[in-house]
Amino acid sequence: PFLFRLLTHDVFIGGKTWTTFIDDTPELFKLVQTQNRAQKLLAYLGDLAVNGSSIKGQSGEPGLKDEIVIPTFQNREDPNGPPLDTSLPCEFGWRNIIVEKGPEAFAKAVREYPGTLIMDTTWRDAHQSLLATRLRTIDIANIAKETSWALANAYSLECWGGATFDVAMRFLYEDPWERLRTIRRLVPNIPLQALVRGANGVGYTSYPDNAIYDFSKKAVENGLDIFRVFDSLNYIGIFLQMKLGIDAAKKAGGVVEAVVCYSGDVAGKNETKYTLEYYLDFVDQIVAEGIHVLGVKDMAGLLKPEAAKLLIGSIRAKYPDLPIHVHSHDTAGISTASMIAAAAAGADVVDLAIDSMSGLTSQPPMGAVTLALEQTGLGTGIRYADIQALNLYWTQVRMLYSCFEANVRASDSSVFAHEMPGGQYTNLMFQASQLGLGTQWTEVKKKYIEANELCGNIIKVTPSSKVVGDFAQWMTQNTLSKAEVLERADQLDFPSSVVEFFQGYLGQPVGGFPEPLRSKIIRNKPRIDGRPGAGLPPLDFKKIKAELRSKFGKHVTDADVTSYVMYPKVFEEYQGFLQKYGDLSVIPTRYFLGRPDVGEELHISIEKGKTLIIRLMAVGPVVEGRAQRDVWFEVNGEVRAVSVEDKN
Ligand code: 3PY
Ligand code: ZN
Repeated sequence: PFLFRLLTHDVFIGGKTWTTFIDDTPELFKLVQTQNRAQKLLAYLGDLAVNGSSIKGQSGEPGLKDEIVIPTFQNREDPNGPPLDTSLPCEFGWRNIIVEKGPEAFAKAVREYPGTLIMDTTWRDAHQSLLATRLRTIDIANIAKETSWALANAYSLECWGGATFDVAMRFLYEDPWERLRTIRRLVPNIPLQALVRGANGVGYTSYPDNAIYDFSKKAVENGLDIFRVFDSLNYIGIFLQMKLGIDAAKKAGGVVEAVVCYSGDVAGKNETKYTLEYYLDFVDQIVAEGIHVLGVKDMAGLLKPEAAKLLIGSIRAKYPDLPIHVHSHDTAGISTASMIAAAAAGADVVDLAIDSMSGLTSQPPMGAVTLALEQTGLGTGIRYADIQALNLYWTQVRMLYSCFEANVRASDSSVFAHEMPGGQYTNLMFQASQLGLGTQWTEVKKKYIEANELCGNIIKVTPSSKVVGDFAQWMTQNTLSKAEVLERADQLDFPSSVVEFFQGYLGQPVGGFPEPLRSKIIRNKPRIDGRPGAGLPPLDFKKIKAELRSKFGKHVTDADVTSYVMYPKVFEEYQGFLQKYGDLSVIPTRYFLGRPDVGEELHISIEKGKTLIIRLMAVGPVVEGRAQRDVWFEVNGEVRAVSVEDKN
């Protein structure tokens, strides 16, 4: 039909030149684009119909097949009046201070706030810790404007960084930058926050300095306000590993929330390494870098209430004007109490997640903690009714993504011994359960403790936690005890991440590397005793962009260059997926993950004002001699077929 329309178009018949024709009749080319897009979409849906979802980590079908109901919110003046109008985003919030007066004024205002502020982690850490980071942009966007009203008094929404950056491209085939821009557009009033791994950016390795500066600049340009910067070994040292991330965030114009990662038990009688003295000394070093906010990041959920009182109280006494932001996980079930204790001891901000996305390896629940804080006179300014409304939405989303649940069912105080970060806990537990042995998980946890001891009892958070995790899994698979590893270290074939850690590629751990184990593991490989990224030559972004454009096309942007720099292989695979299936980020999640039924009608809006009504008509038999099937669809009344490889 396109060719017919083209040939019979009066401009074409009139004999105008081809190029003018293109310029003057964009609607025809839009039509081709839409048809191409629809065909690619069918290729994806056809594959789903034949093979089921190929999204890694998915087990079974989404737990919700219905369209998600968007809740209404209580009228501000009259609780019984018509619901709040959320058709436009709220314009007032803490971000106004950042925009109008800058990060210093923001920090000062946060410190002066009489209650406790909250950061909502639902859009980042909560789903990273519960649902393998698989939350898609569309499910954030669909509740974003409502959130701008409900959480207007929040210090921030954590929505970017950590594992979301690579998982977006690697498993969800989405552009992480587009996610940030979308959220920014829909939430103009609440500061947006990202977790950044210092010199490791949002990756697992070291990058040249200019890559970190470039990443931070792009993040602010695309809508980010607050950088939570940490180093996975708390390494600031003489070579200033953490300074790089801090400096990059500052130069980009962001709010710098520099972090002390919490390990051990600061109030424990037997703690000899991660003591109060250690933390206060480390805080002194970070504060000397000129930060806006201090973050205390308890990535595993080890901070008990008394420890929170001691640590936060001591930092508060030493730095009366410094805003303190506390983060924890509820793996053992203690973090609700700890956040309340932290607030009482002088923390300005605590991290919470919407109830249905909270607890266990995630953050403590927003409903309970905000209500409890209100009774202590440290209210958060977040309404109970609004939390209930948001929770109605997230209860459905949690069901929708049930196919990514790690199935952590209960609290686990063994975390005080192994100290696994929340996100890693679910990940390793899932992997262990896949091996099918009932005791496998207990064994991995035991080996994790031993692997940590072998590394010298290090701070464990991405990427250093990955080293300990790889080490533990390798010890489990090879049935090696700690004593055997020590004894045979010069002959064993260690995982590459472990060797690289001992070489010094992540920086220097607190207290240094254990010897003679280090020498036995790295043998004659290079040994880095300073900041690992320091010697890396700067990248030429223009050159990289030109190369990527010649490979993938003109659509490659400067932000894409940054994605490539962080994750070259993942970015290339993502581009390959886009070429094959187009941009699928607009498809509702139940269609993106769920196998369509014959006869089922899918309504998919592929762009503004353009909805495709697609019905799966039939899945054909295997084509003789080839592992192919034809899949038949009806698209807006027209029959179309796609040929799909049968991978079974
Ligand atoms: C990450 O780096 O992704 C983390 O969540 C660390 O806690
Ligand atoms: Zn966390």
